[in-house]
Amino acid sequence: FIYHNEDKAKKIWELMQTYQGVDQKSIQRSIVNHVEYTLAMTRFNFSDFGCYQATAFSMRDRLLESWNDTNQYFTTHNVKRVYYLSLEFLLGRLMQNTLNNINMEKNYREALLDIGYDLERLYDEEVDPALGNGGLGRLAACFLDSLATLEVPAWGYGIRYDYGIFKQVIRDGYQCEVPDFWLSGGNPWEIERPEVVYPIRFYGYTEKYEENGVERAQWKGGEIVMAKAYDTPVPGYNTFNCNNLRLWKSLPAQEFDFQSFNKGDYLSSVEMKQRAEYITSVLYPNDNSQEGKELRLKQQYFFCSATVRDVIRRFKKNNSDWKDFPKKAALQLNDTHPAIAAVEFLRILIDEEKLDWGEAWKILHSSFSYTNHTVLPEALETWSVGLISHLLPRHMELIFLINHYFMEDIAKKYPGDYQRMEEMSIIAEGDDKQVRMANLCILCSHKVNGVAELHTKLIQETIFKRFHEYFPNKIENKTNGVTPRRWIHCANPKLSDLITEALEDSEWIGELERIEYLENFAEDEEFVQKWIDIKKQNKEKLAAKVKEVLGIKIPVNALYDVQIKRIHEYKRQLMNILYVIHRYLTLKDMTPGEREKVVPRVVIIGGKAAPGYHNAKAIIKLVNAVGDIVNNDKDIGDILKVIFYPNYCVSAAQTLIPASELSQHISTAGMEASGTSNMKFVMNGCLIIGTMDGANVEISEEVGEDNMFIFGARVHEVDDIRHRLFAGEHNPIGKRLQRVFDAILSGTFGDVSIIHPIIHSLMDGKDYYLVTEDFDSYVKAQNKVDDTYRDQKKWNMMSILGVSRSAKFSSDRTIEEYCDSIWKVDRIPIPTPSDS
Ligand code: 7GP
Repeated sequence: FIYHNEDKAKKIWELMQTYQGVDQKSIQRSIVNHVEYTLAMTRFNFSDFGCYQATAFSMRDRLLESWNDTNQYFTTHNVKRVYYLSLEFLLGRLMQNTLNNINMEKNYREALLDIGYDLERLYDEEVDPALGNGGLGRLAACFLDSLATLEVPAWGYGIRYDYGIFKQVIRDGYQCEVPDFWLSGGNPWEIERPEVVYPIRFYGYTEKYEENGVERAQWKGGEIVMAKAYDTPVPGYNTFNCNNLRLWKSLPAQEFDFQSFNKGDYLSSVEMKQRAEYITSVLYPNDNSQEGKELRLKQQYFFCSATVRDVIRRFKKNNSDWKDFPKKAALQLNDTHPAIAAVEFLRILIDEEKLDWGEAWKILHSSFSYTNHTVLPEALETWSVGLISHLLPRHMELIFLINHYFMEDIAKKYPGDYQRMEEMSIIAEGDDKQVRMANLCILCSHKVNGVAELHTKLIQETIFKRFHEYFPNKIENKTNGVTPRRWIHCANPKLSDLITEALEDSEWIGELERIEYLENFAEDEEFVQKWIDIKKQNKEKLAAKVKEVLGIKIPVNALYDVQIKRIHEYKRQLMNILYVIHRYLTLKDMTPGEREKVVPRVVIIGGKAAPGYHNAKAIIKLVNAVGDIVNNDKDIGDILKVIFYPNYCVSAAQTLIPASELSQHISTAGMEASGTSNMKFVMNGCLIIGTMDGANVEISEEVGEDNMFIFGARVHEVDDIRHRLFAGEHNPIGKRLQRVFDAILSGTFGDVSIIHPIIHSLMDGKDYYLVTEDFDSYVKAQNKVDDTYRDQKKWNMMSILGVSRSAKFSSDRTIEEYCDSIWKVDRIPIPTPSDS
């Protein structure tokens, strides 16, 4: 222990001799203490919410013990750490996950029951912290869980937004956005760190000066905003290690604005301070598309600067030679959003630490790496040179310098190839010059990765082709994964118990490879019956939830067919609902006797649309409108139900996924980088209907194509088809689909005029996402789904095989790969209290 005064240290240690007890009395005492002393509630009568808070505080106390010990250990051993920089962490609720990771769920459940509280009800009291949009943010959260579980010294860094992703409310079938002030009830999981603050500069100018014959620069003037740290402990599964997620909040700088004050302009000085707080107030609600607002760039720089300073401060505590930096820190950029961190790092090394360019560049390059999450052009970030020069003048100079040296290298290797230089340049020339953040990231990183094999191949061959030629060893694949702790063990506890019973121990939760053994039970009648019962119970739970939220009764004996993800044209929720309409019209044609033979279905679609994404909002309206008609049609009854599940979020996913039997991952081939919910569904015994896109390809390799319903154009066909469609050479729309369009346009589903322009353009062949092209093979695949579902024995076997072959998709596997080939970090288990 590094205390300055040993006597003092000893005294303090004696005062806090023991760690929190795990017996019932200790747990109860710690909860009730928090009721009284932290919450100042009366211990004679406290609400479920009060009890939730006190329980969370009591758990946090425990986490802090291991959190402190872990950090102390890592500091004294001067270990290499991973820093995961992300503008989004979509954590989901923490209580259940934490109790399971620290193996205390049973203890807490019993302790609470004894004083009259039901743990499951407390779980529902927690707000779902939703500081992310979708896949990218949720991946970051799964990675944190795996990093801690694998005992890798790692910190997440992000922004503590006051408002997470908006709450989606459906009014008259349309999406409305309601702000999510998730902190209103307090946040018992975090620790405010008033002592960890950094000043962050914006605007201003650079001043050049000479020092020992070297020209140097300094960034001066402008405005200062403070960044304050908030820490959330991240426990691993079945380990004493506890990592950290550090989120930054913006605050006004302490110094009073004397200029305004002297002018007697007190109010405008207060206003300026409020502007500072505004920086971290809201998460931008765009998924897979960029919103080029100045405030967003401010958020990015604000969080990057604070993070880089914090990382450097930690490095300097134990190290004096800058050359050692890459041996002590690996910084991972979660897409290009934190790209400016690389430039900030360079700026500090050169302007403040006075390193020369070559040294600084080498250190930067060996410690940074970058993950790409999409090939969609609308999501590839660019910022105008004008804006960056205004907000971050010194950074703009450095970006020009980086580009200058790089262009010199390219010119040397490919003399006269101006086309290539133009493509590879960080700066896109034109009237409004732009900085291409991806090019910047690739240059600054020693490794760049895609998130599934197909996606990686695509970035190597398309958007980053020139870079792949120039740096043939830089771009590699790291197929995504998800944590089995949250997505099997917590979301589906009954399934988890059954797996544990079959495998005769619970180690599979921390080592998913072991789940392979389940294959032996695929035809074991007793086991299969239990499997069926669990799915049924999960469906009942979901049906009750749908009744509670929407007032709609859905049958439990129907096939539960689910598509939940952000609403996006490339994800083709439109194709899904067009098929549902087709199914409805076909049912209407039938006699009641014929209808009875059809496999009953409950189709559930859920997801948020970016507030400015008009077409996505139109799709939501159509789904709701179809539901209104179908669900109230007496001819149809329970044979088809169509549900738009509102406000899809992590906690909703935890109810929906375990209850699903079929899930849809039907993006246009080549457009979904990976997808991660596909992995969660497979782990929960759900079958997939999908295209050969993203991680579906690898899922089909693992579970076997026969155990999925694959359809649609393959990636190598897409360009040609698109070309044909847009050249007006499209095939006439098939009869079935034309009938669906006619029904929509003629008002069968009420006023859905908002979708009409999209339908018309599909009819005109303006079908960028190949909905009309893939429709027939989609219908075929859906028919196969029905046929297979009729054979329940087969269906359940496919379901069990899927789970038993899902091990590859654990984020533990993904993280191990990052550790080995990108970060070069070791696993460092810290001694548990009983060891010392
Ligand atoms: C998503 C991809 O769309 C999804 O396919 C992938 O599974 C996920 O990242 C995790 O890698 N991308 C985003 O969420 C996103 O906003 C733009 O990408 C930067």
